[in-house]
Amino acid sequence: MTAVNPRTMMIMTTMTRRRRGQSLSSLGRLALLLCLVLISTTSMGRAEVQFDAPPHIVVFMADDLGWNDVGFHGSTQIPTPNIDALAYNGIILNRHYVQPSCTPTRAAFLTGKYPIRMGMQGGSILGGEPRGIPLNVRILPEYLQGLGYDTKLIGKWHVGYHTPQHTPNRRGFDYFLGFYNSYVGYYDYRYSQANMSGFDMHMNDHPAYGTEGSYATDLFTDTALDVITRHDPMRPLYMQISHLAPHAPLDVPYENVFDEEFRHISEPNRRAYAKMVSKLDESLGRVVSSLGDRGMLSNSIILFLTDNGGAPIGKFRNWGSNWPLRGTKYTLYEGGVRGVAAIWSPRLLSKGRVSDQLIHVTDWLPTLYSAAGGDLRDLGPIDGVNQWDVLSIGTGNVRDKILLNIDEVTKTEAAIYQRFKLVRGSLFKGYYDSVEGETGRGRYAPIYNTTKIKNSAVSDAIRQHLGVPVTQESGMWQLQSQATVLCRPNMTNTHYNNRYSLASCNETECLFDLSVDPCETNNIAKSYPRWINELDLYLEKYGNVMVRQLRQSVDYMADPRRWNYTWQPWLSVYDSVYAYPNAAAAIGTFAVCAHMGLVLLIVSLRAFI
Ligand SMILES: [Ca+2]
Repeated sequence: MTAVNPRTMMIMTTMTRRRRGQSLSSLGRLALLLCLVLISTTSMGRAEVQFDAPPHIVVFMADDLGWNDVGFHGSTQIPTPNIDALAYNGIILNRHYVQPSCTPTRAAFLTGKYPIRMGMQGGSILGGEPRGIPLNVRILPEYLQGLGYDTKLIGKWHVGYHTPQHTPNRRGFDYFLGFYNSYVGYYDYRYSQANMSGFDMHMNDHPAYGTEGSYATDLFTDTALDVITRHDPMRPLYMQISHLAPHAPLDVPYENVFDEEFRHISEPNRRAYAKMVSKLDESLGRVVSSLGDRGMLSNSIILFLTDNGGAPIGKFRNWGSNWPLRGTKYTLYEGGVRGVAAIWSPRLLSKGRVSDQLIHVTDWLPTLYSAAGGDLRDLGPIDGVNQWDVLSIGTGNVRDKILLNIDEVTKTEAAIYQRFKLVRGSLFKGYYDSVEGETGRGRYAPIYNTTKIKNSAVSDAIRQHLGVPVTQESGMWQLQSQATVLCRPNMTNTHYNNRYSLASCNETECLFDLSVDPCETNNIAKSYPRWINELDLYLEKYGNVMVRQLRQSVDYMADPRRWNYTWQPWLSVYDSVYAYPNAAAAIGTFAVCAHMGLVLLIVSLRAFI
C-alpha cells in the first residue's frame, strides 16, 4: 500500500473539483465547442434532435456478466441478438470501468462517488450485515425525482437494508420489486448466509409472498412491462432493471426451447449459464418492444451494463468468461473491472460506433442527470464526470484517469492514467488473476448470425417505432471486429494460457500499457518509472481521503427465523449499529468488561490487604 501524507478532506475536495474542471484541456474544449456549433448548425430543422420533454431513462444492469459473453465482443458461443442490436445501433462502450464486485459498483453508480469516499470499497454486503450507503449521501433516483421523474427499481438492491431508511422506497425509488441481498434462487427467491436462510423478494416495503415460482428473469421482465404499460408517457420515467442474471446459482429456465441452440457448448454448467444469458437477452428485447408500443422509445435512453466481470472460477462461480481479458470478478485486472456496456438513444447524435472513451461507473449519475436536464451543480462534489456531450458527438475526452479502487484490507489498489494502468496486490495469492473461461471460438462455435440480430425485437422496435433503418449486417461485422480485444500480437498460446507466465502483481507492482497490452501480460514497471510516480501520486491523493471500510459483523438479530422466515430490515435507524453488532459480540464485550472489572477488583482488594 502506498504511504500517504496527511491532508485534509477539504483541501482534497477542492483539488478534486479543480482538477475535474481542468480535465478537459483547452484544446479539447475548443474542439468540443466547434463540434457543438457544427452540429447545432447542421441539425437545425431536423426533427430527430428536437426533444421538448425529458427523456425516459432505462438502465438494464446485468450481474456478473462476462466480457466474452455478448456477441459484440467477438464470441458466437452465446447468441445475444437483442443486446448486440442495442449496441450496434447505439454506442459500444468498450472502455467502461466498474468496481470488482456488486455492492461497490452499485454504490458508485447510485452516488457518483468512488466507494472509498463512503468506506464501501471492500467486499459486498453480507446478509444480516448492518451496512449500507450512508444516509447523508443523495443518490441518483432522489436527484431524478427532483426533476419530476417517476423512479422504479426492479431487481437487485444490495446497498443496505438493515433499517427501513436504507431501503429503496426511502432512497428515491417510488416503486420497488426485488431483493435486498446479493442473490436469490431463481425460483424460490431464497437467500442463505451462514446458518440463516430466508425469503428475499419484496414489493415496496412488504414481502412479495406468492410471487415465488416464476423464473426471476421473467418476473422482473414482466414487472418492467407492467410498469411501462401503466406509465403515463408524458411523465419522465427512470426505470432500473437490475437483473439477478447471470449471477450464480445456475438455475436455468424450465423451458427447454434453447436446448438445441446450445448443443455446441459441451460443458453443462457453461450451457446453463448460456441459457441464463439468453433469457437476459430476451428480457431486453421485450422491454425495448414495450417502450416502442407505448410510444416512449423515441425519447428514451437505454443503458446496458454489467456490475462487474464474470466469475469463471471460485466463489459464486457462474461459468462466465472474460476471455481474453485477465482476471475475474473480485480483481482489479481488466476481466474484473472492464465491464460490458452499451448505450442507445435517439438523442445521441453519433451512433453505430465503438467508443474507446474512458468511462467509469460513477460517471452515470452526472451523465444521466445532465441528459435529463438537471444542473450539475446540484450534485455537489462527486467523482463522476458528465460524459453526455462527448458521448453524443463522438469526439473528445472528459477524463483520462480512473481510480479503480484502494482496498486497505486486502492491500490491493489500481488506477488508470491515460494508457497506463498500475496494479498492486492480489487476492488469494493470485488465484483469480489468470485468464479463465471459454474462448467461445473454435470449430464448434456457431457462425455469427447477424440476420438474427437484424430481426431481433430490439431492431424491430427501432425500425418500426422510430422509422429509421437499423445498422446493416456489414456494419455489424465491422463493429464487432472493432470491439473485439486482441492481445499482444507476439503472444503465443502457451504464453497466453499459462497462468504462471503472467506477471504476478502480488509481490511486486505492475504497470501495463493497455493500448498495446489490454490483456495485462507484460509488466513494464521498470521501464516507466515516471508513470509509476504519476500513478502513485494519483493513488496517494485518494489514499489521503479514503474512509476506512465500514464492514460490520453479521447481526444475528437479522436471522429470518425472527422475521417470518424473510430477510427484511431488523433495526431502527435510531439503533446504534456499532455498539453491539451482534448478539455474540455483545456477549463477548460483556465478558471482557466483566473480566477486567474482576481483575481490577482483585488488584484493589489486594492493595488494601
Ligand atoms: Ca455482481
